[in-house]
Amino acid sequence: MTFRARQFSFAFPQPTLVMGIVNVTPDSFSDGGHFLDPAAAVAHAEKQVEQGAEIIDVGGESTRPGAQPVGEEEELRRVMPVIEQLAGRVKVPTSIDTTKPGVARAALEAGASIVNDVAASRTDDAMWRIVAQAQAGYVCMHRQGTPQTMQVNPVYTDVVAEVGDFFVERLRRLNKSGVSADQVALDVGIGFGKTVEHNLQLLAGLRSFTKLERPLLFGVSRKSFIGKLLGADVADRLPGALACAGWAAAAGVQIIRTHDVAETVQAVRMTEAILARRQ
Ligand code: 7PJ
Repeated sequence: MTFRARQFSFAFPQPTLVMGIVNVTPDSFSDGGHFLDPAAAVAHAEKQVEQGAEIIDVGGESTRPGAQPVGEEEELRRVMPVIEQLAGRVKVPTSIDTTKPGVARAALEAGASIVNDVAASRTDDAMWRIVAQAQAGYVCMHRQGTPQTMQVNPVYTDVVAEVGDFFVERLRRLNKSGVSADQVALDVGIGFGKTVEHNLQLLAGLRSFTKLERPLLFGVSRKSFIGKLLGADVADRLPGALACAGWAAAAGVQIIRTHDVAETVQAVRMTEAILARRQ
């Protein structure tokens, strides 16, 4: 199984990749405001690469529940200096975490290789045409609702089956818009229109998505369901997230998105060392 993202190509299975998060936002729930200065964001990304990050995910719009949308101009102003500088300074692919086709296009032109789309449930294909034209990688994430409404009352009959159906249907649509399956990674979208129970069921059911034969990407870093389950504040959720990362790696997830790169690399390397000896 191959994941292609412009000049990059990953052949899976391989050791789990860690994707480092760089939020260039004033209001992200855990690192909002830390990396608004492009130089600070780039330095943070470089440190993550040293710690073992193999993809850097740059985002300029917070998608936490209840977050207010950001205009395209403002989002571009935040992310473009970071994307531009990273292109010359890190060897790993850069991913743009955006729901806006215009931001995706500008980021790809400036050297990004992957579009991380938390609004992959979109109805028009402008985003996919841009991904197709650039031959970029695409993260297709499941979400029920929008950040403004998604946590109000998420409802599923069978969350694992419904997310699986969504992936199958999206792979078809993406293909129609010129994005081939080998450009796509799938993400169940932990916390995006899901209760604690839904998130846990998705974690428990991760292995079922491997039958789609696409790399699975997965992000739980510091998310509120860990806090709700365990009563941990946002700064104290790393142990819970590492347990999920190890579990996910054992279940066949290939890419883990995290704020805490060094710790996550250690967790997944440990898990893999055990898996390699499983009888
Ligand atoms: C995710 C994301 C995720 C992907 C965010 C946060 C909220 N992209 N962007 N998957 N989460 N693909 O970092 O907690 O889970 S923003």
